[in-house]
Amino acid sequence: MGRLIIVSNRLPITVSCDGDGIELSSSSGGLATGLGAVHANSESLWVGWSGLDASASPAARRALQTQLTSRRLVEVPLSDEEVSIFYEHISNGVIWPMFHDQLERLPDVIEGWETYESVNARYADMIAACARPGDTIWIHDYQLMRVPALLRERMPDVRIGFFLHIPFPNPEIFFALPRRQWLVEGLLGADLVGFHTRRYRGHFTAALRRLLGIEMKNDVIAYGKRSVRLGYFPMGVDSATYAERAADRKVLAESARLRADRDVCLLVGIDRLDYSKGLPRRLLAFERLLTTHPEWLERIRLVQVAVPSREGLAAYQSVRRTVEELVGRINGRFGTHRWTPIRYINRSVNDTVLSALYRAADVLLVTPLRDGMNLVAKEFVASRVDGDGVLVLSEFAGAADELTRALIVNPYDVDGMSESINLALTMPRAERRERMQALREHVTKHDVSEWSETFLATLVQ
Ligand code: ADQ
Repeated sequence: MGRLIIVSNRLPITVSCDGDGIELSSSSGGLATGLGAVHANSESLWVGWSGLDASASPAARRALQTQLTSRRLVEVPLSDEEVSIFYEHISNGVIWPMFHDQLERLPDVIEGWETYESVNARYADMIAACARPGDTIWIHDYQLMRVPALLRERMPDVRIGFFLHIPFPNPEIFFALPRRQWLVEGLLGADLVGFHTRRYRGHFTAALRRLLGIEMKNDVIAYGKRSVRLGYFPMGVDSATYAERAADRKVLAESARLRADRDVCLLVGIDRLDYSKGLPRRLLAFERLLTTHPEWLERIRLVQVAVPSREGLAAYQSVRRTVEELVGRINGRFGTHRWTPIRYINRSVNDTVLSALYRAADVLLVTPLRDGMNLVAKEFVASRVDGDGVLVLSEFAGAADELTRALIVNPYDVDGMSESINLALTMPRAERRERMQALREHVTKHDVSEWSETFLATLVQ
């Protein structure tokens, strides 16, 4: 039995560099935590970029190498120019908005596909240099969509799986992408291509039909001399760890502090500050609620945590400004000397605070305009060991296909969202508990290990 080689744009670590010294900490994003357990419990290797600045000193690089090796991590070094073109411009400036249905955010002229290809080829070279016969390769996400085909050229017989963490758009949208066929052919180098939901797989098969005239039969397509399996694997969270943490003494103390004012209901939002997460309309819905239901004045508070993301891109600076203006306006308009409606936190919070927020919330708001899955919704459910709390969830998050007992909302409908928030706040206790019970059964059963095990079992079958 060969080893597993996990491949993602970033390694699951954050590197801080101090002169010639180096410090590594584990990243806490969805992908990193999701695959962390698989990596920890096997002889796997993990290939990706460390995030270390290209200008770091040779001594710092050597120190990094030693630490990476001890964690079975393999670095693909990227120059500043490559990061700027491959990562920021093409991956985050073109593929991300397009795959989240935001066509109007595409630049007028798209340049840099050659760099996307050459960086993907560098990943393929690195994998080929590490892999032994019999190894299984699992490649992740939209930055590396050409890697399966490039690796197939180098290693025709190796077993390759690919998982897309973001949505695959409707072909009506996808077809606007200048390099659409080339990207799809990149994915078809894999033996198994996985999506979060059946719908995204449906979009992909519709694109295949129109581009290449291929039909899927029994989850498989014939592509040249090979066959490629297409599956959907909704990603879960490490529900046991969230449940355990929710009962931790420090978390309970922090949660009690958040609930110190017993007469105030707590709404919580936790997001990366990204235009796909629907923050402006969520804030407008909250403002609308305060206007149409003045009985909530001084009786509710929204704690919105928005972790800074991709700050080099203008679109992200712009959504940040919009959010900050809305928070300022709403707080100025409704706040009193003893009450501030929105508490806005523009940074990442640690695990204790995150769990305390999940635990303390009366209502969690997850209202993306489009989201591959959304792990925050599932982390919240996993944390509610008390069986209480209401999840308000966008119908355009992948999670909505599974979490059907949440209060499902249309994130473009500000009035409707505000009424749903009111419904969540006034929901009878018995209904809250019955809904949460159903959500918890699902999230506990379908956790992240089930996700990785099912994907890998399908890949080797
Ligand atoms: P993301 O867009 O990053 O992931 P999400 O699934 O919500 O979105 O995962 C975010 C992770 O970061 C969660 O684990 C959350 O706890 C953490 N996080 C978010 N804000 C935080 C904050 N302020 N402080 C601390 N931690 C914070 C992409 C896709 C998703 C898909 C995942 C996994 O866009 O649709 O669900 O990958 O496939």
